[in-house]
Amino acid sequence: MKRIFSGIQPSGVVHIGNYLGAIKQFVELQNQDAECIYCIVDLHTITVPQDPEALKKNILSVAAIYLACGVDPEKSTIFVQSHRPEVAELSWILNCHTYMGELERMAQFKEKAGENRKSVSAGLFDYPVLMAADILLYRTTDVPVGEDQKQHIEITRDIAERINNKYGQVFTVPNPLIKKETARIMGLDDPKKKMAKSASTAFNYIALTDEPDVIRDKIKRAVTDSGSEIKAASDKPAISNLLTIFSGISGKSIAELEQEFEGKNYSEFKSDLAEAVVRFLTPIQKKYNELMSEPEKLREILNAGAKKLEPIAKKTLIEVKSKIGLG
Ligand code: ATP
Ligand code: LTN
Repeated sequence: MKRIFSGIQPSGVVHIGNYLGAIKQFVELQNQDAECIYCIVDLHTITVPQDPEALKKNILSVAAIYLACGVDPEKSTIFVQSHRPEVAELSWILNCHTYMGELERMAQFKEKAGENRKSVSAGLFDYPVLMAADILLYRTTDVPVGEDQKQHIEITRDIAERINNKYGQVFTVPNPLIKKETARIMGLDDPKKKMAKSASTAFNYIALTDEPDVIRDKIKRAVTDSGSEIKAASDKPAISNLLTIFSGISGKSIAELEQEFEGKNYSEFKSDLAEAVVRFLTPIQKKYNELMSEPEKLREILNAGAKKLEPIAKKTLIEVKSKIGLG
């Protein structure tokens, strides 16, 4: 049986790129023959400075987003990364089997550290090893993520294979699950860069919690391409991105949408897209607000999730430690 594991950082708003690249797959997978574990990766989030009160709230907020989007705690296990401390111990063991040179090649680190390599945390550099520990601790077979995380799954595979080769079969080697069409949703303000929580302006993204009028305004202001046709093409990155979003939330194919908007202008297309996004997000936001008004219920679900995972986490750690000669 497949074991699915993925995570989202409680680092601020969750946006429609996170939904289309990751959460939508989370929901689809739980309805297939697979055991699904979805994590709120708070230990990853503290690799950059956080306000403690905001972090606490954001952890519950991601839990509410998971549930509001359709992750069902009866079918999937939802938990907070730091509630299962075995991951930190495994992370140390993996660190000792990971090369500095491998981590230096990571695109996310290079992008996030930029010119400040000397003053970012060691945790930011080590981020992919903690992610590998998440995946390997729970004996994951498949990892649904957006395109930006592909390199981190490749390094996870390399570390797992290295340890398996050296000490004998210890780890399951995981596969990435990346949905081609929605693997990389681009920023509304710049279709050359990915939509990101950490973007410098909120006009980059549509948050799942944005009010209807904010959504309408953001889509109205979204960058477009030259020409006037509503068509997906390599020389039309902005319209292609808006079509991908439209298709992802409506279930209509890009070809159907191109046909539907034939002869219409950008402004008509954008206003229909905005209404479709509002229609899609309204029930999610209603559910989200209800869930956020009952934080105790969310905490119960998260605590039960962490408890359920204790045996798997402990078992993997005992096996790994024994294989490598610890204890
Ligand atoms: P940050 O801006 O801090 O890098 P983020 O927006 O990438 O944050 P994460 O919590 O790191 O958010 O990502 C959660 C999941 O969403 C991951 O699987 C990631 O690959 C996916 N994802 C993030 N951005 C996009 C995007 N623009 N398009 C598709 N998937 C995305
Ligand atoms: N690094 C991922 C979040 C993450 C993750 C994981 C994803 C942490 N641990 C394990 C899949 C599997 C990100 O989206 N930035």
